[in-house]
Amino acid sequence: SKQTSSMLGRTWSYWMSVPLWLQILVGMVLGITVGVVLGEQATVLKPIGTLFVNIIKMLIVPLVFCSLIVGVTSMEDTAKMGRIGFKSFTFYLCTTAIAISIGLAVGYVIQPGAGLDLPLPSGVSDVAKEVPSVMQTLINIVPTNPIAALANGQILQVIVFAVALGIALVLIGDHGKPAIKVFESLAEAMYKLTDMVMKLAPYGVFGLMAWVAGAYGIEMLLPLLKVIVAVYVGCIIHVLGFYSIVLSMFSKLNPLHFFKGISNAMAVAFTTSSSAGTLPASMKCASEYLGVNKKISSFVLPLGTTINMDGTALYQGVTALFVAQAFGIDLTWVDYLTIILTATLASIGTAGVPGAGLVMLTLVLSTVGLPLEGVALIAGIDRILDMARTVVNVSGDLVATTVIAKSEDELDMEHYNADMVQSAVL
Ligand code: DAS
Repeated sequence: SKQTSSMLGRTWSYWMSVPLWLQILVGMVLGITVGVVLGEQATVLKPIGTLFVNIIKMLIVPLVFCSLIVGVTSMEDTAKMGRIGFKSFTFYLCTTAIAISIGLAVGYVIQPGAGLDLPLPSGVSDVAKEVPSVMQTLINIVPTNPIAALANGQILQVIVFAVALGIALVLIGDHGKPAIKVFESLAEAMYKLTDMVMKLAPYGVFGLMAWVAGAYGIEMLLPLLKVIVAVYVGCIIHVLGFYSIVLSMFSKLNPLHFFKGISNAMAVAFTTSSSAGTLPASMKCASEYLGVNKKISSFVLPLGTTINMDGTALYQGVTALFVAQAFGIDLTWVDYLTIILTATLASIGTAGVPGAGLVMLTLVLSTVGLPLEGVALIAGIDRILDMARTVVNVSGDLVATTVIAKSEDELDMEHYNADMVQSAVL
């Protein structure tokens, strides 16, 4: 038995050395297998999944609150950068809103969750919600009592208050520093806690997948495959379609040169799934291959890495629709607007590290009252989606940098048109 325990020990330490995304994938595959083999009986495993979903819920409010305040206060430099800061910020927010809209449109056309018909978890109702008027919706996003908003998990209200508080903290200068420090430290702790919770994801995903596969059999794989297709199609439309239009219309630039110039950064983004990790490669692409003046790129790119997440937003549009369809919940057009607004604002607080978008998805889902079990469904395939959305995140930062450089007359046109990357790569 000593041998058995040492073997178990070795298996465990081997398991712990497997990267998290692969562990989650294994959890998903095992869950589906168990579910298909045991059928209805696999439902007993569901509580493991529910526990995981509850732990994620625990994170949302403090995570969003602290990381948004830190996100906003870190833009102090943006204000200092004046015109360029303003341009970047507006550009980033607009392109992000368009990205989610594309995600929603693709999700609407492909209908990845249609026909799955998952039963609604308790606490979520599908009685047609009364559609509040636009006016009411707009009025409601301001919390009359921020503490109540935090306590009741009114995410949109929490976001509004966090942004306002962040701006005020920046405006009071030195007086704001101690509070900012506190929020920075809390945000850091929340990131750590998120890390710890994500380590549990393989087991939570296992439990939920066993339940879903137990109830629906192997057919539930098709919807997940459709999610992957939808996200990739959306990403391709956004990058090749939308960005090309932006480059040629706003800046009269040939998009082909652009995409050639950023191909290295795209490759790094795809393989690392981290826009923060790709920053050095993007910097190099911008100045060496595109001819962007470093003065511009050294400000616009790091800012984009922290606040601009077009791919993540697009993915949240697709997956939110998937979850709604999977659980048979009808969304009103106010819900659509809310998703666009939340995902745009949430992108400011999303870190450029692998898997961050999945955590933020919980926020988007909870604002419109969609079941968080959906997060666990997506978690199994999240890495595949993460690779695509990170490429879009990074490309978006580089488009902004190029367009802004052009408008500031800081783009070396000869350099841009010379296709430097060719000689650099070959
Ligand atoms: N992977 C992320 C990035 O670095 C964000 C995300 O998870 O969506 O861009």
